[in-house]
Amino acid sequence: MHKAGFVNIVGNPNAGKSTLMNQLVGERLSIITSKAQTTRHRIMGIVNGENFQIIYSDTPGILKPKYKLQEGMMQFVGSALADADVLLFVVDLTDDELPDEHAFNKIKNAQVPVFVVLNKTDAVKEERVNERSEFWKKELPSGIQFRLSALKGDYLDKLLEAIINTLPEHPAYYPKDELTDKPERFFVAEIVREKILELYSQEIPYAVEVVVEDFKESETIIKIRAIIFCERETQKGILLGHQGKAIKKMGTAARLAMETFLQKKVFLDLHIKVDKQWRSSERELKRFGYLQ
Ligand SMILES: Nc1nc2c(ncn2[C@@H]2O[C@H](COP(=O)(O)OP(=O)(O)OP(=O)(O)O)[C@@H](O)[C@H]2O)c(=O)[nH]1
Ligand SMILES: [Mg+2]
Repeated sequence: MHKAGFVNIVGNPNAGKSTLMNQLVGERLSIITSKAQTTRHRIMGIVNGENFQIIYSDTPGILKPKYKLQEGMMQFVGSALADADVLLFVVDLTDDELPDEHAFNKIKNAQVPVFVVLNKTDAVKEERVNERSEFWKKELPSGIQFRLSALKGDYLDKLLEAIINTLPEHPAYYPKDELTDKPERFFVAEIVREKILELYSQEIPYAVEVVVEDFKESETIIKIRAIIFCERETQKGILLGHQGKAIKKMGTAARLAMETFLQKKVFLDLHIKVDKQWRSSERELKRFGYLQ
């Protein structure tokens, strides 16, 4: 007998969805930062066994869209809510925020098993875990709860066991040597965005999109040319920094992370372009892959 299915990870921004997926897949596929709205796409991570295939999907944090980019992000969440065999609903034990009502109703009414992952046990006292556990039992009576720390990788084994037990009988959906649905270029662009999220404050990371225009691999080195799009000239100035120091620092951090990810030497060529209001432009969002 072979089991296979889609295990889709949803929850509020910053709950630890990407941290959990990376732990379950054992690879650093999704970028992780302390800022909310780090993940903007649906990213698949595939775990293969002889008799099973788990297709995890990491998704953007649930929010009420304020501009078109966020509408696109929420469409990725919608697709993950629609095609799941198992839903992993990740909640942050350090936070009391309920998800946006519309999405939360879909989770409550899901026709598939919902695993409520009480995440960040390392950051709170046991009393607090018990109290939140009661709270979520009331909110989601049919949810099956798991307490864990995605960051420390503690208590993941019980969750994994339950996932495999719950998977439907089905042949593999993807070739057994496949790790993800996204190309290397995607992950490289995400690494640049991760460093921008880490090194710049406030609105800059949210106004930025990264596109890899060129990815040329030779025997010894990979040459990558990436464009950073921002919305205004002033943002371009901040990204560059005094005498280009800020972008140089960011570029070095991104290159080092790429070399670890790709296991090869990288030459990284970064350019900044202003693309006015790209976050609200349907045409630009289609071009960047957020809207169909
Ligand atoms: N203490 C603690 N922190 C955690 C845990 N899991 C995740 N974090 C931290 O929470 C922050 C957000 O983690 P992410 O994995 O990026 O969260 P996310 O849900 O993917 O966030 P978005 O993509 O923005 O929706 C990061 O600073 C993580 O290090 C955990 O188990 N314990
Ligand atoms: Mg994320």
